[in-house]
Amino acid sequence: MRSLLPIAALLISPLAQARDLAVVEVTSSSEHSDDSGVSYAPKNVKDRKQTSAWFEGEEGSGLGAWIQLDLGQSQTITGLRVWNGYWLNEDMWQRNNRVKDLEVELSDGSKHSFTLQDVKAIEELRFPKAVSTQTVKLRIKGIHRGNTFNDTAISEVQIFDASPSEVVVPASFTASTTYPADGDANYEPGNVGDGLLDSMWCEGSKDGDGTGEWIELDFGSSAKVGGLVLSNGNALDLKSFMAANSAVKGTVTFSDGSKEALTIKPSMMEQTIRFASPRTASSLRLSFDEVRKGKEFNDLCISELRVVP
Ligand SMILES: [Ca+2]
Ligand SMILES: [Ca+2]
Repeated sequence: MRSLLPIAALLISPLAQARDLAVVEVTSSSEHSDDSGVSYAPKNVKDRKQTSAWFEGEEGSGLGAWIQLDLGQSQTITGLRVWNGYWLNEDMWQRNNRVKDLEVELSDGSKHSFTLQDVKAIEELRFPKAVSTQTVKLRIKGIHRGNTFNDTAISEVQIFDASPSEVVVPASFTASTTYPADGDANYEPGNVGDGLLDSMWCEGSKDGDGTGEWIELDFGSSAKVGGLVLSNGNALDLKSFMAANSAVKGTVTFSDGSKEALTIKPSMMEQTIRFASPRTASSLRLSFDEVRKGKEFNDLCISELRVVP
């Protein structure tokens, strides 16, 4: 499934209960020059895509290089999520450097040091207590060396506050079947909850087109559920979207056994689908009754699926 791209298992943690804050500007000490039209600009860490990255443009491995995210106003933040290295695919992640020692500097000049693991998984960094800041500067202080290139990359960053989420955050995700991981990515159901448009769940039935498959979100406790915010298919770009199957009709089954039929737009644009009857539930299962066929892969994918009150 070559045009589907990388992912990590979603970490479920207290940070997931917080809000991913908007960033108004991203700047950096340097950036790697474009390569055959591929940009390595700092804004790539805030485009909701793991397949685009900021690369430092220094001589050597980039020690001392930094990237700064500006929240536009002072906010109380509790932690970060970092997609460390170049997540284009497994091979490029291995070839390029990853950050090992990261220094996070805040508006007041305070500094926090973190050691990042050398694994292709979402890295969660938490401050000892909530801190107020307008800017978050990430400085490379040490690296895990790539096997080919001596350039260091960060693919995506999320900054979290401590406020209750505006969305219902599932404690777990399960699915009827899952497409096996390949050299590009994994296709686990948790990918629908990571906020990124190019990480997705894909069903893994041998011959089916996704009809009859389902994905289930378990909230761990009762929650008010009023609708879904859904990014259908592979939402990386139009070409990827057209390549794989996307959903057209579905049925939601709530934890109390009640059901609602849904019409889903076969569009890569994020869509909000309100339930006819909002209710309280501890889980919901979305089963797919009809799909639109892709041009290249006969597999149904869903990139994002959030529940809203
Ligand atoms: Ca990115
Ligand atoms: Ca996703």
